[in-house]
Amino acid sequence: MALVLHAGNTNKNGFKALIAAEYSGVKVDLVKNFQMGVSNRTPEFLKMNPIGKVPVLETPDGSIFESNAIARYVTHLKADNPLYGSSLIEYAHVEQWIDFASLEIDANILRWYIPRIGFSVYLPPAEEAAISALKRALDALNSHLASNTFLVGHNVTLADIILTCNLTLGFSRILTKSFTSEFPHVERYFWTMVNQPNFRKVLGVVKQTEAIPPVQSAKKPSQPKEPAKPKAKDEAKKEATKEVKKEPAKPKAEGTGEEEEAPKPKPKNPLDLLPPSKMILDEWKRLYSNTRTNFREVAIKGFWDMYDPEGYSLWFCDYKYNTENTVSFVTLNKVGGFLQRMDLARKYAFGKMLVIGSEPPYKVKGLWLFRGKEIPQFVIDECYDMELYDWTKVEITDEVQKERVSQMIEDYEPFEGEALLDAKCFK
Ligand SMILES: N[C@@H](CCC(=O)N[C@@H](CS)C(=O)NCC(=O)O)C(=O)O
Repeated sequence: MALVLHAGNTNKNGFKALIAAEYSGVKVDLVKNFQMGVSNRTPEFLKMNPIGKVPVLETPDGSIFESNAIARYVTHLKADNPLYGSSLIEYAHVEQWIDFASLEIDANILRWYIPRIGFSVYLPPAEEAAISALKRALDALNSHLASNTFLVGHNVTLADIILTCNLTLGFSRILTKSFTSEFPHVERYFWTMVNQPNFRKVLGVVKQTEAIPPVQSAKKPSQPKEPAKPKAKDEAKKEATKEVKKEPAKPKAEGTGEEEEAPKPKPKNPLDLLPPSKMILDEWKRLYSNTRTNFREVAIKGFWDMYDPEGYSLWFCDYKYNTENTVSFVTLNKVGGFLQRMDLARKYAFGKMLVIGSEPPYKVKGLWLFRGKEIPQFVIDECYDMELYDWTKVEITDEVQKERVSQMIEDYEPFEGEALLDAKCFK
């Protein structure tokens, strides 16, 4: 018998095992047509989990409930799974952060969120206490992530999976940008994690909520039950409170309601409506990629011959927090994450990102070519990293700036008197 996960297909607690399974090469099937309040009330289900909650994993050797236990089981199915780190101390740290993610992060998000949407009594002092405990936890997490890309070691572990699933509920339901911006390293970590391919396969596209949900009137205490009637609608709504709305990667469902909307036709990107340009971005990218020798004479000269200031613009970017770039691989991962998140702009952009210096703190500076005369609004809206940089439009009539562009494209060294630790290209 294969492993069968009983949960709705938007349950963040179910996602933990599904993501762990992707990393571990384990096959887990999500049960079909799960109906909250119905499927988890049957005698067969209650035999698997007497409290009647999801997720539950059915295995050939018996069932397991509690989402962290399920995710641990799936992880252990792969011998020496790197999701548990590579030493006893790393294993202990993975467990430490799993507890932290559950008890300090998830519990406080739920203490804030659940009363607001009317599923428990709303008491302002209790809300205040939940927010302050959550801030304390996020502050600690933020400090840890200032010099660590992942929670433990140099790779994704089960702790990252569990924490990210918990944060996904928070970010998509109650943690607005103005709240999370106090914790920039947590933000960077979160968007890096949810964009890892194995997370994306399960979570789809995650969007940060724009508003804290208004306080709903508290749910009435439950009346004595009429045993024969399944409470499908009520219970389904209840599960939705603990679930993350999953947006399929393609096409994007933009609705914020609980119900999935019929996919709308994708609106055209405004950049596609600009007057045609003589510069063909793909031609430039090909020239860049194919030039092996005489880069200055061939690629750089070709770039300036092609460049169309009417249809495109060039931008310098400067990382605002260079003093924090004290660890080389963390700095490189930050830049790598940025380029991954720019994927949405591939049709409209080309970029070079330089990590500068032979010792810490490293400077991160970049050059971007965007379709249109401004930085595209959808890039500013969708790519969280944009605000971590100062952006300056290149004045191409200024020969000094023009030369700086050429040097950035060709990875010229020394760049502004310093060695390059790395140069990454977005094309
Ligand atoms: N600690 C549990 C939480 C389980 C839980 O609260 N499940 C919710 C959905 S996320 C549920 O089944 N609610 C239905 C109910 O309370 O009857 C876990 O991590 O698995």
